[in-house]
Amino acid sequence: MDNKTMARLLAETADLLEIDGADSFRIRSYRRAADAAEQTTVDLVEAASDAARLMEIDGIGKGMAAKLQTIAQTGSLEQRDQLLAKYGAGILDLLKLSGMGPKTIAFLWDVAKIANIDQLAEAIAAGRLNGLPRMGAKQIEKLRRGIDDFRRSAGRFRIDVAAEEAARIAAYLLRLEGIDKVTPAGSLRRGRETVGDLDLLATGPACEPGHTAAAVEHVVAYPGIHDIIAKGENKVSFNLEQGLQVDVRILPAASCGAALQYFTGSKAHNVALRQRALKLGYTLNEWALARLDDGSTVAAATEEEIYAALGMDWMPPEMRENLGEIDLAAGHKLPRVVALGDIRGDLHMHTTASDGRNSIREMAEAAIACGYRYIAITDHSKNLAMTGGLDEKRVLEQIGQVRAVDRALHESTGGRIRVFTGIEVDILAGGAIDLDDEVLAQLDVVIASVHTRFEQSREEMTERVLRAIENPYVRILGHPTGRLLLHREPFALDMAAVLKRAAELDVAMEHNAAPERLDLNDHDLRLAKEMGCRIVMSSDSHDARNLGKMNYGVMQLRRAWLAPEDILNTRDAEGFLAGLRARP
Ligand code: DGT
Ligand code: CA
Ligand code: CA
Ligand code: ZN
Repeated sequence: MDNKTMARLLAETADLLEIDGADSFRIRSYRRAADAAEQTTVDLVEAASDAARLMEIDGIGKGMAAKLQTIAQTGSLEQRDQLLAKYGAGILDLLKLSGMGPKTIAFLWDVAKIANIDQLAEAIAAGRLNGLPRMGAKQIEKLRRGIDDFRRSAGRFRIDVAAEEAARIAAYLLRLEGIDKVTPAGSLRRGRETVGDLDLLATGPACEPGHTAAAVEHVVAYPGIHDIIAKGENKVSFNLEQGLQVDVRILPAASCGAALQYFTGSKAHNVALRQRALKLGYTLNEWALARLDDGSTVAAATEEEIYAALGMDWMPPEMRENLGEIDLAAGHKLPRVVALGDIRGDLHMHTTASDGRNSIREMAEAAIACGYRYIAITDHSKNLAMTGGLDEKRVLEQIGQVRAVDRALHESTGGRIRVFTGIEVDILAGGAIDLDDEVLAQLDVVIASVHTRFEQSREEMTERVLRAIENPYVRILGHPTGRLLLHREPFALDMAAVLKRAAELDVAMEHNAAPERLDLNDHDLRLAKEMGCRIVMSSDSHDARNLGKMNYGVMQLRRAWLAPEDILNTRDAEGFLAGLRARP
């Protein structure tokens, strides 16, 4: 049990209470506690031994402190369990549909006893929602699309969620003496934006053939297991509570490299590699690269040896999708792809001026801790009123504040960091920018993003974005497809047309590295490079703690084979500014 899980249980309870029509005061207290649990740096399980300590946390009163203690002790909450028993666990899936909130769900339950996605889909197909209040044709169509999206992404998990689970399991496995190393393989190691299941490889003395019993027993005793799917001498598969499947393989050190290569995949890469091996007179499987004639092992202990024996250079896992990397590696012509350490600045972040959690100064200090040499403060603009977006007057005030922090830090840190002024402006439905040009002209970094009216047609949206980048002050197009992984599909857009025009205008394309976005995706990043676009990677942090989290974004850049010189913010501060679109 960790803080995040506790926060989720509280938030789900709030949603369920709202569906159930509980009084709003009670619902609010659960929501506040969920937010508090999400944000606090206090380890809640540890603090749960003392209610007074829990109550010191902002947003947690006496009642909620007791609830947290119950969760810490029992792993669940009676209110939640009762409501789930009443409505069924599938009711929580309904909340994941876009456009669906507790009020709509309560309504659907009241009028049609709909309590899960299948029942909703069935009711729509049978026309049973037609003519109901609040259920116009548009709303029904939206729900239908939401169901499609849900079903398409069901069973996959965001890469950061998978990586956190992998780290937790690895830490647990390493507690057994005899397990020395746990390495993630599969799509997680390749940096795919979503992960179907986790593949973990364990090695050490307790993993050698004939001696794996203790290791197997240790794996099956992992406290996060919901149910065990399979248990053998060198493999255990299980499901975690939220449905993520985990395959743990227990491997002898001698075939570690072969196993890592095999289970990293991708399948397409492996198939092509095996064909190459056959042509050279070898067989390749998860145990070894071996000679076809006498079966003797050629290479097995490391990936490097295996690739070398096949006449190839080792390549980063992100490149292994059979998209031409095998020939490049055989010709010793692999590109040097960008790494996290190449990134020198972060150009998209929010502060308390709009919907961020930290001040300008706190963001800058966190950036120094990450080793960055420059950042830009880019709060939302006035069209996003619910985020507290800045109007022209507040932008001008903030410019002064940013410059003051820049000067102060310049002196106190000996020029360690530069803080650029900036804004993330809204692209309005017709393509206009929501702030005046005179104000934009005074900012270093102007990111323009679509945050509303995602349902426009492909023609409308393409026109809208093209018009926005014609504004001479727009320097970066933010999260260009608007997608939220497993939650909201990208909006319809003629990407090739946008990239072509952006390249002509010197507008940089953002790779938004927030793990729920990863936007542009790997495919479009590759296209962006081919079309000659400049690219900037940013964290889009709303919290100083997220500034360092660009590793999943870096993996997408590497999946697109991008080199450091393809990314503007691998340059120093002057080089970065010079690489942005020139001011009119
Ligand atoms: P996922 O789990 O859907 O996100 O994607 P992966 O790539 O992790 O796929 P998974 O978990 O089914 O298999 C892990 C790796 O094991 C895969 O990338 C390559 C290898 N592998 C699995 N099945 C086969 C197979 O039938 N042939 C070959 N050559 N490799 C396989
Ligand atoms: Ca997998
Ligand atoms: Ca697997
Ligand atoms: Zn945005």
